[in-house]
Amino acid sequence: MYYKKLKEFPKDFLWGASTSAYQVEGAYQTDGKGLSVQDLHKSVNGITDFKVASDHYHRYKEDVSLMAKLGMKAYRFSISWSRVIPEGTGAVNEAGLKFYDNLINELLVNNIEPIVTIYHFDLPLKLHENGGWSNRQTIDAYVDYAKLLFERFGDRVKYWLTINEQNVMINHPNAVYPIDSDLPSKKELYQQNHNMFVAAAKVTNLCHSMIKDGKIGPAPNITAIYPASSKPEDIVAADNWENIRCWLYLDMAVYGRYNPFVWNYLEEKGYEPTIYSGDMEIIKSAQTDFLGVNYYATATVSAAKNDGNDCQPRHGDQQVMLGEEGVYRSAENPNLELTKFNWIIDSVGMRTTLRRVSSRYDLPIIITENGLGSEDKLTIDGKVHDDYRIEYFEKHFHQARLALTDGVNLIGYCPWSFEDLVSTHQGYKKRYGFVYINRLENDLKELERIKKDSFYWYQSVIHNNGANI
Ligand code: BGP
Repeated sequence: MYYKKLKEFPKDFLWGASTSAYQVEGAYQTDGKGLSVQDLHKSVNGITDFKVASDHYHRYKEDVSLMAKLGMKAYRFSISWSRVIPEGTGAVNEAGLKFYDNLINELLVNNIEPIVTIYHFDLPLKLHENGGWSNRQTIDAYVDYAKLLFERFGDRVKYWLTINEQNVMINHPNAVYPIDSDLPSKKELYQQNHNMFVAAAKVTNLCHSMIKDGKIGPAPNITAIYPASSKPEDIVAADNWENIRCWLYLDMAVYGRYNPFVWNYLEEKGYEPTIYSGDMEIIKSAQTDFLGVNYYATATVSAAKNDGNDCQPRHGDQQVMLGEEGVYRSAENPNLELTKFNWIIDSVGMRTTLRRVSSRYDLPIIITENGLGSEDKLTIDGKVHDDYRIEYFEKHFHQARLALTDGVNLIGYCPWSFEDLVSTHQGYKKRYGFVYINRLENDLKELERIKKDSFYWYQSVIHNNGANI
């Protein structure tokens, strides 16, 4: 659709940026923090672990002052569960709570709205050892943990995200799991998934009962799935994967029920979880206020061949397998470019994704992640010329504005990431930040903060409230 005039970004639009605790904080055993599953990462093949990361734990004041300079209206970060409850359940670590208390206060002094992810890939190790999300006690542990956060921070934090990318944890467990042995079976993963749905619903209700004006939503990784051709069989395959990958999660958060197509698929495959008495009532009772959407790339699929080869590695990346026997097969999209790390770049796909989410659920949306990972280089005069990132965001912001003009209730945009941090499985050389952190994969250097060219560019976008986008 062509428009005579594009809508303005709303005055209180939440221009922000994102990070997650284990990728940015470091201080993995400082001041009483317990270990999380991410702390099991070893430095292999020259790729760093998460022990020091960007040392945000010790440098948060400097980081928040940079956020203020950037003009950020919101900062989406996660709380490390094992920093505040070292074993995941039981004893509380006051020093850990103090860190977040200080961080939140520092943000508020600078007029930056905190958007807090309660759990972002870093399950406390003790809980993991006791069965992780397969164990129903983890639901109670998560509820107690959230209750603690709401008690301590609910007076100041109004935006909460329950679970980061639950759908990635289920569909690509090896992309986020540090332990590459003994991955759970699909059947077990869908039981974990169900338990997480119950946990998120309980915490959503708790947020509403404990926090005045509290708003809470999920943060799955959502994308439109394209059919490889106009062949009707390819359309069905795209629909299969879009339902399994995306709508299962948002249908649960918004409608409080299993997507009927996906439930049928789960039964057909023998993956259906056990639903305990009262679970669906709890899920149904939880009212999601807004949707966090992590968007990076669309995917294109064709009809499954059911020949034993429907599941293949993504662009040679063994960490992420795509396709499922008899359900869909991953396909190339000749219209789209790839990043140096082989991720698809598709800004228009973000508009399509936002429209689909909006027309299905009609709720406010915050883009909680979107960004470009690249091997940025520091020049000898101490600059980082990341013009490719500027170009990436110019296009994506423009598509966000088009989506807004289409009628999407987009209330915020938090690119990934505020500053460079450790990638989920590709180390420190894959940088996403507006702020360069002067360290290398295995040389911590000074960890000095350096504003990239994209920092200045984003600063002017925020200053003009996206008027020139
Ligand atoms: C999302 C995660 C983030 C982040 C991002 C970039 O899936 O929520 O934690 O890591 O992807 O991914 P990567 O670090 O693999 O490049």
